[in-house]
Amino acid sequence: MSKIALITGATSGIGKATAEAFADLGINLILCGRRLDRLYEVQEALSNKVEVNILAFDVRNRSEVEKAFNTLPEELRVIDILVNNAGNAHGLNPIQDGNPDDWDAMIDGNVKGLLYVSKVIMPWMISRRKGHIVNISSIAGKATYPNGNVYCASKAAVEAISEGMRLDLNPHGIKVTNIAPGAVETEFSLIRFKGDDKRAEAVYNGFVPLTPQDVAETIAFVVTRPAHVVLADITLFPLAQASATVLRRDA
Ligand code: 8X3
Repeated sequence: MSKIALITGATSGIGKATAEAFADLGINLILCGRRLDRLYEVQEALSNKVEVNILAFDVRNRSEVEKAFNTLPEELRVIDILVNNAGNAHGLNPIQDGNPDDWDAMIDGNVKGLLYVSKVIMPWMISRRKGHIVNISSIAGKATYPNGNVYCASKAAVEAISEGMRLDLNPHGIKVTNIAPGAVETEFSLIRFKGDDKRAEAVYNGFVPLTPQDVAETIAFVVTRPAHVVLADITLFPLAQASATVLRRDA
């Protein structure tokens, strides 16, 4: 029987590329995102390959999350794979100049949103004694870089939550994978710099960044290992990157 994967933040970037990679593997999809028009587009593009359901909600809003999942029929609650991908950076400033609205957005989305979604799905996995949770963290969660402060803190929380899940879900036979990409070219920097496309483009100048497809291929590999194998933690860099702060650009 085909598997079912639920992906948050599926309308763009790593989430959308993962949906495409899973569709190629014949994995049925429940795609979640805030933008209904974009969800319809991805649904239309992939529904010739697999069954694609969509749920529009904002992970930051706990009652929206719960309401959205309540609409899922019983036969779609057998989720084999949860990809907690939704998340963003807002701002890149010294902490003393940070905007508390940006802090709220990052902590509410990257940390609390991941928890709200997982809180609904973990019991479904536990009752079936199987499932795989893939949390999309960041190199920012493993090392703090200047001006990254609260974004890095939110991703450090994802790292801790991945570990916590792996420990607490161990008795229930559920796999947990933490994926920490470095520089991936998506809408990430455009959102971080609030639509300033010159600043966003400059982030990827002078080197070849990872693409969302590079990360999606890794996720596809992770979820297709044999039943007894868990890839617990993966860090992915483009060739030019060596750490959160070391990135070689062509002169
Ligand atoms: C995205 C990677 O290095 O911009 O999480 O924080 S980085």
